[in-house]
Amino acid sequence: MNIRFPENFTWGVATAAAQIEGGAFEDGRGPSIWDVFSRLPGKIKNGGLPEVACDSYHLVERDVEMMKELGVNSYRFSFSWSRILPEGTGKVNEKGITYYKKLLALLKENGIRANATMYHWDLPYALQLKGGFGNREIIKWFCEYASVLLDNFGEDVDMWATFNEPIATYVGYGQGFFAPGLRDEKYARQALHHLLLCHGEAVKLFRERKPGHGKIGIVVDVWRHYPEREENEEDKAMAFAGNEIRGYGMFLHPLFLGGYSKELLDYFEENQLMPLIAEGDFETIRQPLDFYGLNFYNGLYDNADKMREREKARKEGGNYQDEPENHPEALKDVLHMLVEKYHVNIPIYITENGMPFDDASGREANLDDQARIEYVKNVLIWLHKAMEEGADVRGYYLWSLMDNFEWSAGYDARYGLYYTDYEKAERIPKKSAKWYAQVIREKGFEVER
Ligand code: IFM
Repeated sequence: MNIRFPENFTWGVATAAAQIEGGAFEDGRGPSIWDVFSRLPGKIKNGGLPEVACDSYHLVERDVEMMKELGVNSYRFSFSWSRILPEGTGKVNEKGITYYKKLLALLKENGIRANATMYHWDLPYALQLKGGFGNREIIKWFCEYASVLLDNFGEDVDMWATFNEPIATYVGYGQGFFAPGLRDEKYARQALHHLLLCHGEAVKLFRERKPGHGKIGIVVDVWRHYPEREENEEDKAMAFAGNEIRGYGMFLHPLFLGGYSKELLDYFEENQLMPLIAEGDFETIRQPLDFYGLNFYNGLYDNADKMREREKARKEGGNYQDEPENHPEALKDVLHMLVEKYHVNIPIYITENGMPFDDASGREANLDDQARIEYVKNVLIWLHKAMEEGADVRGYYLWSLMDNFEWSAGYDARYGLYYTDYEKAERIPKKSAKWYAQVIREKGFEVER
């Protein structure tokens, strides 16, 4: 079978500031919520800190060289709010601006299009002290930041995403696993409402400014849940909540259909979680977008009995492990759902897709990452099928260019095409890097079936 993608398909790799840059306290950068959270005992696996990470603050030339080796035509990265505005608002840090200007110039010189995310989870800590996303003032703070970005980089960025995976703010404010580490669902729901407003206002600002030739959109990850046992009421309820109450439905409904879904509103009512919503908010949130960024990793099959066993084991300090599952076929389903249920009738980019390897499996096993190749291949096969059925997908970004700081998993989960040797600050191509370069060159691959 011949899997070929269109001539003008975007092939990319993705990273995010807090995960690769390091230079956390250099050249005037302020602390972000992740700098503070990661120092709290027990929050990050093996105590990993993002302070040096891949040292991209100093090794940006090497980053771009790796992109050239791969042959990608686009790079998805994020700006660090606290490198640009160390206090979140107010004084602009010129050294931060210089850093991103350098990155953008290098990309341009090498014919690599820039796909930039304004916010990828790293709120300036100074703003968290004022309530962060829980404070409606965040809309003003975010617009100030967006305005600095558009003024300085508007000519050089081809694609802008306002936010990456807004769900991380729910995890950080409602569940405590991510920064800032709060466990207050009501606060989290209010924070998400404000985040969506930040998105809407930033899109409006972008339309007013009309910077350069860039396009604007948002990146929402979709982990579609299915009941493992189709007729089991508990499994069905779990999958429903995973999709509509605590998953993509929280965002896709207000962004593309307008307002919160009836299911979510009922849940808010029943649990006294209704956020404060001002008149006009839903109109602000539902702005016409130029593209939608889909982060796709897997489909999930929910089983209530297995969940109970997991919970029990967790309470007893045991180690219940589900068999790892891999459902690349869910991608086709998700792409259909986006159009059929949410009327996403704009170009779609797969803005992230990838697979982690354990650091513990050792350097050699990490370099010989055939399993990652198989995983990506399968995802691309399902993507290709979906495109043949009419899905308007314009590009694919692999997560990630190199192993990096994987949030609460620290440096244990390695997602890179390049192996990062953190001690020597070296990046070494894995088997998957060579394979991906060939896929890009040949715009696809052959599959024996
Ligand atoms: O590393 C993250 C990224 O920051 C957001 N999407 C998922 C990736 C892998 O967990």
